[in-house]
Amino acid sequence: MRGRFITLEGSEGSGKSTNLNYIHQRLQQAGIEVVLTREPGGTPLGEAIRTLLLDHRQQAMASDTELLLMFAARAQHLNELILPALAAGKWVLCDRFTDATYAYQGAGRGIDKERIAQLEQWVQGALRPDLTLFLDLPVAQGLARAGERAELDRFEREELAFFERVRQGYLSQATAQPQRYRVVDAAPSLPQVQAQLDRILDDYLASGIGVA
Ligand code: Z5A
Repeated sequence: MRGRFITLEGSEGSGKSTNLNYIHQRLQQAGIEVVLTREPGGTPLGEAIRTLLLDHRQQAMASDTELLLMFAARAQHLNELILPALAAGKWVLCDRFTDATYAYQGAGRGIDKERIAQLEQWVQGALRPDLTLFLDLPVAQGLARAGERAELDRFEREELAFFERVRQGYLSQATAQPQRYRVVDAAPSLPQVQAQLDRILDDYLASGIGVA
């Protein structure tokens, strides 16, 4: 039986890294073997592409180049890590996946959704996440949290309106795919956010949804 594929998404400063480790621990405590990974990245080649994508000196990068690099890293990630792990019955917990492409390159940069869907079909075939957790936060609150970082990457230097479009992009996807998406209110304190995650994960583990 193939493992389950769980993705974590979030708007800027929503606490993704903090909560990813929490979710990982919760799943491990439930006796599940989990491979923790991230996008863009997850493989040596993918991490090299990530460095290019986040480099704030790459200001001339065209939106189509950005989109294709995301899917180039994803193709390697699927072949080298995600598909073999799922086939071996392991669960994969991935920090961002193609929903981020629809949100950032689609809603954020304005690339046509159909074009992204074609690449999704080409690179992933039928594979989609079984469960996607979206940490949602008003943009101003997220930027205030993220702004405490030492150096901002190429995405983090975008203007407020870009992050508003990204957030709305995620919320539209969540509305369109309620069977897969769970929206978590990331605005309250960390224990309150993690209490919501506990409820979602308990329900999910009890339901058996997503087992192929
Ligand atoms: N990208 C894309 O464009 N297209 C794609 O297809 C993919 C990605 C896959 C890198 O992603 C960039 O790639 C990303 C989108 C693009 N660009 N951006 N921006 P990333 O996921 O690696 O980068 P990130 O978005 O910056 O994620 P992050 O490092 O996980 O950041 P975070 O969500 O801000 O999480 P955090 O570091 O855990 O939390 C931020 C701060 O808030 C930190 O000080 C925490 O202690 C604090 N925090 C967390 N939770 C709380 C609560 N509840 N209360 C108060 N403070 C809190």
